[in-house]
Amino acid sequence: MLKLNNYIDGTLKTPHSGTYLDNIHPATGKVYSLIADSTEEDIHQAVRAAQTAFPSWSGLSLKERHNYLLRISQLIASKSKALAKAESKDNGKPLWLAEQVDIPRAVDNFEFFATSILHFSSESHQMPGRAINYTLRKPLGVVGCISPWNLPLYLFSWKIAPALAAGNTVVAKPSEITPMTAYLLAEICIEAELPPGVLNIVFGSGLKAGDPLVRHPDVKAISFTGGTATGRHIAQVAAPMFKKLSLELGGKNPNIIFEDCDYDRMLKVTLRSSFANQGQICLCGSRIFIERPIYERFKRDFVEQTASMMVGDPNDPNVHLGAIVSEQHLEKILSYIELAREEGGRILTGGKRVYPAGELKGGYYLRPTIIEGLDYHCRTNQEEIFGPVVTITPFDTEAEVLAMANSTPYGLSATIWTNDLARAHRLAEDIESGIVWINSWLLRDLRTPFGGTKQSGVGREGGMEVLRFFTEPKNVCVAY
Ligand code: TXE
Repeated sequence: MLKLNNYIDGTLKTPHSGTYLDNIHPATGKVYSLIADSTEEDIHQAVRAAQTAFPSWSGLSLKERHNYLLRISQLIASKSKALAKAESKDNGKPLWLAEQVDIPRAVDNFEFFATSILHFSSESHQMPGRAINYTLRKPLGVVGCISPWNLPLYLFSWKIAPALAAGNTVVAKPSEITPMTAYLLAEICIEAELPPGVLNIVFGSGLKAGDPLVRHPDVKAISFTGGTATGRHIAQVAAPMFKKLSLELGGKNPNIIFEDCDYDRMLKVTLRSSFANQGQICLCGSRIFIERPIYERFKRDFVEQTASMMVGDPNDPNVHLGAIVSEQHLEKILSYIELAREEGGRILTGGKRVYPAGELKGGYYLRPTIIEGLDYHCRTNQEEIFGPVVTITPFDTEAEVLAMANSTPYGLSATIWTNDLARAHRLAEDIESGIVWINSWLLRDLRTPFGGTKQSGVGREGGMEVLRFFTEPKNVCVAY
């Protein structure tokens, strides 16, 4: 069985522990590869390699770093079919989704940051007649990148590419649940002849491999995407060490639908924003608020179209939802559906596990689920479920829906459907979230600041924001 070994100092290395974790194929529930069960020793080795590589990597010209990253982007593009297959197999997502979204986005991430570093600039502040201040922006040194399982290569590369572009060397840990495309990226880096130690990829669990990375005194910054509870733990460890921290955490995003919206477009996009990637995107709109005059119409159409969605074999081009990422996560989602029932919710469609025939019968499939009749304060409407489960709730006034939208501890993204321009702008300003989509969802321009407020995170990724995160500003004041 294939063993995924660590990529440290330019080569693939077995873990110090000599042990491996099972990597499960969610579509069948069977083990199909083994992952290095890395520990503190492997992290130490990776950090040392990254430290050694730092002076020469940070000393390269911008154009030279640009060339390496562009080469990686091109290699990902040239292997996109195999990478999409691997991503779908590892995560359970439909193959067409990995082909259309995950892998093209990984190509774009490397290309975007390869290019944006050429355009990155710092400020100068003049004191007329007296002095000029200018800001130097230097790379931090060795940085740690920790990523989750929902968009594996997409989010892994979203961190690694800017960190490297800015001149840092990296120790990265992908999720132990979906390590495969990170392993394939290691092979690509070897093929691209990325200098040894510039990027190191260490596999393993959060506790045994992630935690020592966060605690390592020579790691200057941590960029993390994952659950809010993990983010809180990482902040508790890293903040007293004065590390720079970027935390992209969970969401419980409102999708607000007004009567005056473009109904057909809204319905089509709402199906996606509810159930894309089996609802396992931190930006999914899991709380849907509908203006009362169109509530019944929306409910009928939305339930009908959701009930006709196909769930099953991720390789089937007609399938809408593939498998949930793991058995443990499926159990968590099912427990929330049970909770919704206990809280008085009515399951309008879904709510059940699906058992396809043949080889797939042991896979983790769940019907997309719509729940109504819940108070917006209840746990189902307050806690992140992170699966194909949404609630629908009618509202009467703008003030009422704003209060409901802002009622959770999260603040990642929001979607508003209306053709009233003034209302759209007004709500966009008052909604407590880092990202607001008006009449769209997941329309992404990589130059924009990306991140959440409240318990959805700290800091922003994307564009120049992330290049600022991965560099240290230094003011130089020259008197004349
Ligand atoms: O995340 P974890 P999981 C949410 C979602 C989901 C929940 C748990 O609600 O149900 O998080 O998912 C590493 N020190 N999101 O279990 O545990 C871990 O190995 C250092 C939202 O995947 O937070 C993995 O690489 N690292 C999210 C990464 O952290 C640690 C996307 C994420 O794992 C660690 C995914 C530790 N102590 C889940 N413990 C989003 N916002 O996109 C774990 N890790």
